[in-house]
Amino acid sequence: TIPKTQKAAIVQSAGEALKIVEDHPVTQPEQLAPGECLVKLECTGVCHTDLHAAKGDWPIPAKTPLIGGHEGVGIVVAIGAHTQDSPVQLGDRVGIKWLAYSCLDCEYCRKGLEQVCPKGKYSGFTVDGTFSQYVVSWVSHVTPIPENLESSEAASILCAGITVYRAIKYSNAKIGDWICLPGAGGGLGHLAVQYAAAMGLRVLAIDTGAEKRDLVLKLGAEKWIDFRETKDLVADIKAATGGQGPNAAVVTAANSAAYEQAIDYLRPGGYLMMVGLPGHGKLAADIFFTVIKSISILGSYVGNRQDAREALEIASRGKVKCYFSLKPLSCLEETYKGMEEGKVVGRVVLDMKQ
Ligand code: 8ID
Ligand code: ZN
Repeated sequence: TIPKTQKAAIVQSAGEALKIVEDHPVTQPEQLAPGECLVKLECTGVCHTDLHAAKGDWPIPAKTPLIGGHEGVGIVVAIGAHTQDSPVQLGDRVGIKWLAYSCLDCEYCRKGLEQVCPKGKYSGFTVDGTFSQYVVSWVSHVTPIPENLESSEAASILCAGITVYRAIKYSNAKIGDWICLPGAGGGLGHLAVQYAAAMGLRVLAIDTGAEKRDLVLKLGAEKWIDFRETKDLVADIKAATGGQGPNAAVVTAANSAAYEQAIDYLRPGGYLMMVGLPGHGKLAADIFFTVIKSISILGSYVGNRQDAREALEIASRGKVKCYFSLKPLSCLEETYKGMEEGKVVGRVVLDMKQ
């Protein structure tokens, strides 16, 4: 039976404190439109994007009041009446990712760039997300979870994993190449270290603090630079990569400082993948050296349904493992605070059954 009310974490307006309520209404099965489904959540990851959304950091504002969250795993407990050819069935375990819906019929969707569909809906941003016990999503976009992956292990693959998997895939880095990962100790970064290592890339991890250093070295990074301790980041990066600089950089840091020197340290022909999303950041790339070094600068935005399947498949084979601590929903506020201060190592995953 589906209850009438549920626990949820709600932000009334951008920048306001989170409120955990016990009596948020649950959308009932008869209220679902065709194509929609109701998912009973088991757990959800907390992404730095949720914090940006709650604070109103970005040029595009989130809906308000907002229930954030877009790394959810749960069970399909209802499917809207008159839904045709649903790829998921009642009882299936599925993932809710950032892209909750796209039309699948516009030029972008047809080309696999579902993320930029003009009709796109985003979990925890333009529609309510996974920081509640039940969430409405779309049968066409929920992602089946491989059987041998625990829900808590799968959760953060649904945003952090998909995003870095795709960014690395398009970074043009080939087996044996150096890849530089500023933000390596965070949620996206620590998964990037592992996807990169699984591809045979040589990983130079950049972040700060002994705990993050130990984690990324354990996960397969070959070299480490602490961005707070280095006196000359560009020189240190070049020295760590045999004098030449890395072939690619995937920046997952949540501030623009991490982008600043990428053009200087990349080797000629290198790729800069822009992933981290500081509010209102500008990239100050030197035009002369970008041209002379033939640098490619690319933005990479989450991933499509196929990226989701592939990123999960790699995790289910044990090549990539999310490092997380499991906490109740009541710890969301303190998780945001920890993220803000750069103290979250890997991910925090919320147990939604508590
Ligand atoms: O589709 C996308 N492009 C996408 C998807 C998901 C998330 C983009 N994001 C964005 C988020 O909105 C956020 O801006 O990626 C950024 C990172 O998300 P996250 O991994 O969830 O954040 P985190 O766990 O806080 O990790 C960030 C790490 O960056 C380090 C921090 O120490 C932390 O470990 N860092 C910072 I802040 N400045 C740094 C610097 N200058 C740095 N590391 C190296 N150099
Ligand atoms: Zn995210």
